[in-house]
Amino acid sequence: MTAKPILYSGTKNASSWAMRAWLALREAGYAFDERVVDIRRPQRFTNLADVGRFSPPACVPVFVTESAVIFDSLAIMEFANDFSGGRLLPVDMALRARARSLVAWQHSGLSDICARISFESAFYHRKRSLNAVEIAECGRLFAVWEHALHDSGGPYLFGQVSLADFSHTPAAIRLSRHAPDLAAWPLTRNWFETILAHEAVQEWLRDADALPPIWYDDYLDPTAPAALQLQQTA
Ligand SMILES: N[C@@H](CCC(=O)N[C@@H](CS)C(=O)NCC(=O)O)C(=O)O
Repeated sequence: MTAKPILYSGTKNASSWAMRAWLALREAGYAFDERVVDIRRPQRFTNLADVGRFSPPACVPVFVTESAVIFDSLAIMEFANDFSGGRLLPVDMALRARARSLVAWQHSGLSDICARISFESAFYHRKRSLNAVEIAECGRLFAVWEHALHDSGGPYLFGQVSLADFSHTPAAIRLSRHAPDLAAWPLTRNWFETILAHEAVQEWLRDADALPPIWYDDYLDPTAPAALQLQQTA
């Protein structure tokens, strides 16, 4: 009997990188076992050192199949796309390049909004308000998503669900859960609803929401203007 591939994933309310790989594998229909590596401090250092015994970057996600150790979320997502017969990227070459641009942009940093509004903070029971800088940065991202959705006709960024959606799902979670004003971005609002209702995303969120929150003191950074006003979230 051949061993089932293993995805070494991360703590569900902390590991946005693992989430992207996990979503792509699930969408591709690739059967795998999951090992959640606890990446909370202080145990993260020992746990990631253990991952380093078989994966050079010593971080998660890592996908271990019988024939390959695939590290880095982007490589795992591309592998999932290959496994699906290319179903996770648009068929049209130019659209595929556009989708890959969004994936690459996310992978190379996307925006400082991700450092300001951590993935962990999406799971806090009480959220602070977005400040002016963050609202402006949200607008920059929303404009990109709105444009893709306008061109594709939705409901996903490139029509059918693709790696572009999955790579931006953690951003959709952190931002939508901080209740930005979406009045000027109706397609983005619809996309948030669609991607957050995706079965695999729901499954991940159910687990993440059930975990004790990972609190960072700088979330309520007093030097960030307008950051102090707490708002109750649903
Ligand atoms: N470029 C990597 C980034 C992965 C990454 O940073 N993973 C975090 C957990 S979400 C991690 O394991 N970090 C290890 C560390 O901070 O030492 C990827 O896309 O897989």
